[in-house]
Amino acid sequence: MIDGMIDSLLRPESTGDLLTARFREMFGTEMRIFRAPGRVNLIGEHTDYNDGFVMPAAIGFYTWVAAAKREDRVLEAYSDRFDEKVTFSLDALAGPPRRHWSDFIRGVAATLQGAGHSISGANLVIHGEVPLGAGLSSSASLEVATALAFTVSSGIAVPRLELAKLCQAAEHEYVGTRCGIMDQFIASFGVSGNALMLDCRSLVYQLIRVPRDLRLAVCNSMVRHEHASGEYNLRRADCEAGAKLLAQHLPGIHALRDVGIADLEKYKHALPETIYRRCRHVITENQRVLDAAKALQSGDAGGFGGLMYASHASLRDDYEVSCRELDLLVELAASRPGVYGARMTGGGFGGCTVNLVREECASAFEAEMARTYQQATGIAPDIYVCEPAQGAQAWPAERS
Ligand code: GAF
Repeated sequence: MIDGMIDSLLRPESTGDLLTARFREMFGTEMRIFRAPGRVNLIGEHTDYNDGFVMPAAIGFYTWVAAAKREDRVLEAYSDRFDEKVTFSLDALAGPPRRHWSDFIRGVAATLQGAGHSISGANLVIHGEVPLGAGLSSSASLEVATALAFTVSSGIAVPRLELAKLCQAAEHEYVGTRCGIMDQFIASFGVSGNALMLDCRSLVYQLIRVPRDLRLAVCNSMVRHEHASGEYNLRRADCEAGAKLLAQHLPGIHALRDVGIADLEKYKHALPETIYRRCRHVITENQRVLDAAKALQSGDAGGFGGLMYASHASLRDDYEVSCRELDLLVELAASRPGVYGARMTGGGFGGCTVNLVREECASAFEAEMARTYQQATGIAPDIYVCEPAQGAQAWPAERS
């Protein structure tokens, strides 16, 4: 007891402690705390929904959810980011997306129930640290943290992989984005110090250590991608149309994952020009992920970086999901000392770039990128120098 008191006097208040206090003040009961991280994708963009390969890493920005079971069938959730509380009945969760943060909560609860998991009513307090609309996967971190909170507080155990898939389904049905599995997967399975290469068809993954002397510097263009889900769904539809047209010549292919670049070139004539370029991005990007994994494993940061630049060019020119500000951030980064590679990360249409930077150059990189980007655009960027972080977990807050 004395030790605990001394400890808490010496230790600055952590997010978990603050959330505990908030929850007690709001609901007057004990609770458990869960958190799931945002992510940065090192390479493999818009490949996940084509059964392809991705290589994200979790980053140390979390969505935190404090939760306690209720005896009735009501969900009450307070978000401190929006300073707003919502209330739902577990028996009336259906309905279209409302373009509101609570779509994620409603969607996760509904999808869990739809899969046959009987969750209990709950009180939640949510604290989000992942920047919104920045392409760092604040959505998946909220979904996964909420799913953990619902299941554990209901006393049911759902395997992580199933949770990740249910969170993805919630986003399709209750948010309206037909996303792939990457974000929910890395939020669930990220391991600190490592990037994760995922085969989005088999869902087999491999952890790849990021050398300690490298940093993942994330530059936020401050252009928010919030209205991008329509464009995102259109890109996905283009890929599906491309796979369908190619299947007329290549029987047995199910997704662009199954198509090689030689076959794409051979049947180029069968595709409208835009669809051809969308397919070319996905097919070359899958190969880049495989090559990047080899480069990282063999300590070839330069080789890895070259693939990042090539990925960015392909997203800019073939997939058309970049924007002027992201292109500028990549150009500015390319001339900085200690930078191996740079590219846009996440869905695009704004958001962030990811830069592979030597640790000793990271502070100068941060300062110079901020200065030159602001000079060129008038916008002050946020820059986060990250190392790969841990995936979703319960936070050990239940000290007396
Ligand atoms: C978003 C989606 F949610 C992911 O599934 C992925 O497609 C990504 O955009 C692009 O690679 O983050």
